[in-house]
Formats: sequence, structure tokens, C-alpha cells
Amino acid sequence: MIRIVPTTPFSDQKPGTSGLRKKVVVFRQPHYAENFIQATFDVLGDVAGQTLVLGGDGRFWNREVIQVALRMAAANGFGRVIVGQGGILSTPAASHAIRLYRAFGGIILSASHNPGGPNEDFGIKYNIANGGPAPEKITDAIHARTLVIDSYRILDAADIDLDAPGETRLGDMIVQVIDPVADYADLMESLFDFGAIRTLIAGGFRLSFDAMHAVTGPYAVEILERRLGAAAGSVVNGTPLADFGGHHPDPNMVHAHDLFDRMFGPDAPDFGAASDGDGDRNIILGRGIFITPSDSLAMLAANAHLAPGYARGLAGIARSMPTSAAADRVAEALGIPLHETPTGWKFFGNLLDAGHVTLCGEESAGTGSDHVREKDGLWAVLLWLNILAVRGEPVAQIARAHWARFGRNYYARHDYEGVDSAAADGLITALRDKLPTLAGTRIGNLIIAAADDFAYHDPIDGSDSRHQGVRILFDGGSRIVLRLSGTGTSGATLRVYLECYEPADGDLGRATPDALADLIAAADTIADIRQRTGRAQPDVVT
Ligand code: G16
Repeated sequence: MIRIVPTTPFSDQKPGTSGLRKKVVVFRQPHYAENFIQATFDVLGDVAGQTLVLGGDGRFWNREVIQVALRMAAANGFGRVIVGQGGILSTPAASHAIRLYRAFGGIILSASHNPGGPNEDFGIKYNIANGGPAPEKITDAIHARTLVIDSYRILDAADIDLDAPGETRLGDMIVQVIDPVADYADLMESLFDFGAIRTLIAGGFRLSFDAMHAVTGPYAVEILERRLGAAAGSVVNGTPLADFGGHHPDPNMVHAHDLFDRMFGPDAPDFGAASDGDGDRNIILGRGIFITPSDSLAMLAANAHLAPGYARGLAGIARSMPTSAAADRVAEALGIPLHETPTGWKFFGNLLDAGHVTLCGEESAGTGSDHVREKDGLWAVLLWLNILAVRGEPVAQIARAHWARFGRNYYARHDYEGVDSAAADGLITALRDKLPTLAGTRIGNLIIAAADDFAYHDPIDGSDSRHQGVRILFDGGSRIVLRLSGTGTSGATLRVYLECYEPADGDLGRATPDALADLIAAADTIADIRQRTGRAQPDVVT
């Protein structure tokens, strides 16, 4: 029986950079998840008989919301829901499933790199038929709907067995439980030269992949250990846990420090990588070297033609605005366009659909291509492995050769987390007010050439997105960007992105903090960071 349950709106259901992310305790309020899911279905319009993909990163509360979403999908008229076994689908695997099964869209339950558990974070996001995150016009409409919603539809039914693959009926709808790994692993095998990578590994090449007790464990074990022959134990922390073992599944120097220790320690493996809660992020390390995500995008773009899936070359490259300009130099050398978009993978979707770009990347540990419409952690690992197999050189040598050809963009991001929201808003507002007066100002050795608040005009659908980050550009090409994160769940996170360029004939071997020291000082002078946040240091440097 379908029940129509009266409800009242919640005022805090505005999706952020990537869907609605809140504390589990917020999601556990009666009707909270239901309201958001119904608002999403209402915005989609006629879904009668359509297929929906459903899965999540396995964090605490995943199974409960999967059952609710299934009953609501049945009550709203979907014909079929394809759900990952155990309620599991990595974000890139969900994106692939939407495309492969020609679904109307998908619901992904994840708060990505944020911690999990009863007192931690949960999230819901909707992806459209191209497999990518819903664009702003849809997320804005969902938000508007959450503010007026007065009822939701749900089927009265027992829980579905999520652990048994196969088809079950739920009211008039079919629930199809699929292996979450197989389709995705096959897609990877179609893009990369698994034979060459197998040969590399068989020749003694050692790798270490940290799945951080998050969703990529089963994917990495299947692909890296079973299909490519990496030694058992090459995948560490490979069992997904509802609380990620009490850690942040965020692949960076702070939260993946074990991996960094291993890669910078004695007898380090040849290659190290980690992914995040839902499997869309990646970090790449070689023996004794960390490749920044911005550099990784540039190096992958310069070498992608070595993998069979990209042998035809790249149509173009896109990067988010705060990502370093390293990829711009590769695009220039390849004679292909470079697009600069706001932060958020959703902004790449139109460019990928239109065939304007092949590779995309973000400083926030995200890289991907037109094979799906999400960033894809294991994909980046496999493209690196394919390149290493063909070039037969260590990661550090590839990096040094890249800088020697294109120059080096020294880069870091400083995060100030859990800052008082009013103080963070005040900082950004004050900065915006100052923008018109900044050009020409000297700060230490630096002279400000220009300053603005980044706005993006989507060349495909004509939409405009404003206030996407304050940019301060210096003579000589150095840059500071400041913006507030759209993915946090408590207080505000101030992100300060710092970048300076060293030409190919300059000093390419500096320590990043030294190269950026003047910019770090200038950021504080311009934005009054210490004073306004009350913090002497960033919480995380990536
Ligand atoms: C999400 C988005 C990314 C974005 C990142 C950081 O990643 O998909 O496009 O770069 O958040 O966003 P912010 O700086 O607003 O916190 P994920 O991996 O969290 O889904």
C-alpha cells in the first residue's frame, strides 16, 4: 500500500558543492531524508516506469536510507531500481551504472571524504541521466521544493534483502541487486592496457593502495590484486567499515599519513595511491615523491595517449579555477582548449557531454575523463600505472622530466576548518569589498596585478555562476584564491589556495613551503586570516 505521509519543510536542505551533506543526527530526524528524496523526485517530473540507480559508500546509515529510497521510488512510480549489493556503489561505479543501464538518474548516498558513524556525516546526492551530478538548476529547484514540501509518498513494505544479487518485486517496481564491482572493473579493462600493467607488476614493480576502509576496497582488490596480479596485501585497509575505522577517509598528507610514511620510508614501494570514502578522489605518490593533484592532472594529460582508451588524443582539458595552471601549459603544447570552471564536478558535465573536453581535474584530489561523469579515483591510479608500464621510468623521473619541459607550478591549499560561520563570511565579504582597490598594491616582494570574484559562464547551456572564489593575481603569474568550502557539515571551512610558477629553466627542486612563503604571508595580510579566524595555522595543508 502506498502511504502519503504529511510532513513539514526543513529550512536547511540546500545542496552544497556535491549534494546534501549533514551530520547523521540531522538525517535521523523523522522525515528528514524522506523530504529531500521526495523533493528530488518532485523536481524530476514524470518518472513512471523509469530506471533509477541507487547505492552508497557503505557509511553508517547507508542501509537504512537505501531501504527508504527503495520504498519511496516504488511509491513514486519508478519501474526499476538497480542497487549495488549490500547497498554499495562507489560514486564512479554509480555514474557508470547510470550510463550503462540507461537509467533516468541515480541517488548516491555519501558524504565523500567526511568521517562516518552515528555522530559523523551522511549525504544524499542526485545524478542525472548522463551519470553526472545534477547541475545547479536542478539542485536549486530541489532546494526550492524542500522549502514548501507538505507530503511524501512511501510504500508500506518489508525491507529488501540487499545482500542477495538478483531481482525482487517491491509493489509494481523491480529491485535489481547487482555486483557493484564487475561492470566498473570491465570498463577499466576496456580503457587501459592491463597486459602491460600485469607485465610491469610481474617484473617486480610494487604498489600500495590505501582504501582507507572505504568503498574502494573491493574494487581495488578485484582490479589491482586479482586482475593485475599485485601481491596480496598491496591493497591496505581494504574492508569497507561503516565508520571508516574511526578515520577521515580523506586522501591527504594528514589522513593518509601511513601511506606517506610508507612511500617516504626505507624500502618504499614504487607506487602509492589512496582514494576516499566514495572512491572518486585519488592521490598519487612515487617512491619519495608526492604528486599534487594539480600536477597529476597535467602529467596525465601529457601522457594519456600512452593508454589505449586515450590513444586518439584529447579533445580538451578542464580544471576547476582553484586548480593550478600546470594543465594549461600542457593544453597549450598539445594545441587543445583548456576550460576553467568553478569548484564542483557538476560543472564539467556539459563540457564532457558536448565532447569539448576529455580529461578533467581538480586540486581537491579529483581526476577523471569522459568515461563517466564523476571524478574517478581508481581510474587515475590505472592511468598512472599504464603510463608507468609504457615509459618504464619511476614516478619521480616522470615528474622531473615534466617540470623540465613545462616549468613547475608550486602549489598548496591551506584549510582552516570549523571556523565560526559569521567570521568566515565576514572575511570573504571584506575581501570582496576591497577587490576594486587591490590592483597595484605592493605586499613585500609581490605586486597585485588584478583581483576579482570568479564568475563562470557555461558555454553549453548559457548559465551563469557567480561568487565562485576570490582571486588575487600577482605580477609574474603567482596567485592566491580564497573561498569557503561547500562540503563541510559544521561551521565554515576557509580554503586558501596558493600557487607560484617557476619556469623550466628556474629552480625546480625547491621545498613547496619555501617557494610559497611570500604568498602565504601575503594571504594573511590581504585577508586578515589570523585575526578573523583566530587561527595561527591552517588545520590541513594539502
Ligand atoms: C566535492 C566536489 C568537488 C570539489 C570538492 C571540494 O568532492 O565533487 O568537485 O572540488 O567537493 O569542494 P569544496 O571545496 O566546496 O569543499 P567530493 O569528493 O567531496 O564529492
